Amino acid sequence: DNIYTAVAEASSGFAKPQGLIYGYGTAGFRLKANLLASVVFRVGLLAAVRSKKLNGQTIGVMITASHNPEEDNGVKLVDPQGEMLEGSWEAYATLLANAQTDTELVEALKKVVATTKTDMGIKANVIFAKDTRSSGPSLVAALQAGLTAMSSEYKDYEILTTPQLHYLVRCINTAGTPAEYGAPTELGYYEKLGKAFRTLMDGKTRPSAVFVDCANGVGAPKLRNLRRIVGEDILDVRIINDDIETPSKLNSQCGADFVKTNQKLPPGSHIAPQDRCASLDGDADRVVYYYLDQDSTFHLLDGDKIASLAAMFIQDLVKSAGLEEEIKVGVVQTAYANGASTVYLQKVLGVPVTCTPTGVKHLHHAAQRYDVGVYFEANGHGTVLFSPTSLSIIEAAKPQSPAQHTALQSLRALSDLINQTVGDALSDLLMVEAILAHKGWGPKEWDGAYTDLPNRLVRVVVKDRHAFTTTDAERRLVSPAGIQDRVDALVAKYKGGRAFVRASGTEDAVRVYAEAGTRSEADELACKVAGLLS
Ligand code: 16G
Ligand code: ZN
Repeated sequence: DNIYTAVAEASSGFAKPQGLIYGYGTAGFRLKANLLASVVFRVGLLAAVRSKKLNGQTIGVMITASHNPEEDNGVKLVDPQGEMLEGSWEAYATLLANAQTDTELVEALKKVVATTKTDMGIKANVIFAKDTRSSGPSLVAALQAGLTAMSSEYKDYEILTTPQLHYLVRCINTAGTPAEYGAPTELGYYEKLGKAFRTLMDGKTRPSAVFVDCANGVGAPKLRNLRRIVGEDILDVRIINDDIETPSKLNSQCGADFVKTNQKLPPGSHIAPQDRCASLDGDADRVVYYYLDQDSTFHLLDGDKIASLAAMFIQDLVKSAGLEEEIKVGVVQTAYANGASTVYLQKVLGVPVTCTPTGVKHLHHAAQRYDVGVYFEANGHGTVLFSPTSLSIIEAAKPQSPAQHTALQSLRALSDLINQTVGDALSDLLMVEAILAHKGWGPKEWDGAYTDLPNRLVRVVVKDRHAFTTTDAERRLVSPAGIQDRVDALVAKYKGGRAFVRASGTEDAVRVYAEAGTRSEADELACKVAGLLS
């Protein structure tokens, strides 16, 4: 009961604004930073309860708004193995966030404790970090107040990328067990990736420079650290958009979301045809590549291209290692995946493809059902998961030839190089660099695997986006009644056409995606479908 008194007292310093309704969505809580203090305080309470419920295992809290503007911020919870918060607990986060008064908050907290049958006598352990946003420190203060009220142990890791925090949570919870994931420090993260990358690059010459746009965010200092630990003798990274001292520059006219949405170079890029370029987002969990061809035409190598490259390479390694009977590679995509990538994966590579709703948690869970599950959203968020069984098969395999030996060694190194907890731009970047070095490919050869179908994404503001509900991994509308039939009728008029409508999980709008045989047909189809909505 002391705890509840402490919570009520501390909460008075972080009053909930009147009239706002918060929701823990696909990206946790995310909105204007000046509306978040009460939410972050309460996330501190929930993180402590979650840790107690899981016997004092360490829970992570990340303060970031990813690719959103500097004025925004957000907060999300990380579960013990470095995954996203278990789905059923999102409702508890929302419940706490929306309690209006201190008394209501204590009531809500008691309800969560009772519903989850949590033993409040267990000591809670929480770690947290933030991105480079100027609102970060004051939100951290709110979080610390919540954790202190709960008498939770905590450790502040200060500024990190989101995937680094996920990594640390897993390291801490697996320390001293056979599943130990790595040293629970930022340096340990770089050393793990660096060692794996060096193994993969053994005998390869240093690739040409890769130009990395860091969105003027946390990726910049962290990529610099990574470059130092990996070694510039095998990794030539040129960092651009690395100004983290000017807040307004974050994600502005640069970064993965800008490049993917606008399908063009960040202004101010000075690159030559065939240079490899990549853009990270504001918390470095997304990466997209791109290049200019001889005519200076821009070509995007998005999450679908990365997934296809990874699936192709891993499938080849598994075959060379003589393990194709035991280890099956699969790919997980969303409805936004370019149709040409799906055809390439299924028909050319012969790998199974699953489609899930948007949001990392859906893709991650689906990927866990494969021996090796490659998952990427088209926007560049993704990773590759090796199941525990396939890891032990790879570990135990006895090579019968030098080729098998090399393939097994590469598979082991890849499983260390690729962040197993969540999509990680820095880890994905090294993976792509290593694969291209193995193939001796430039961006053009990589791009040659398949040609993207022309596509168009349109954002439509509607009266009530919640009226738009979907089925079949968001590919078909259930409500409002009648619209899907009209979408179908429009799509049928375009050869190779495809379109779907879904409510955004992060903005008050509905999104329309369309693909067709030509650029103008894709634009026209998207426009006509959008016309059905308002
Ligand atoms: C969130 C998701 C991202 C997804 C995006 C879709 C996570 C960590 N992030 O940012 O994966 O692509 O939402 O946004 O799951 P939308 O619902 O507005 O289209
Ligand atoms: Zn992000």
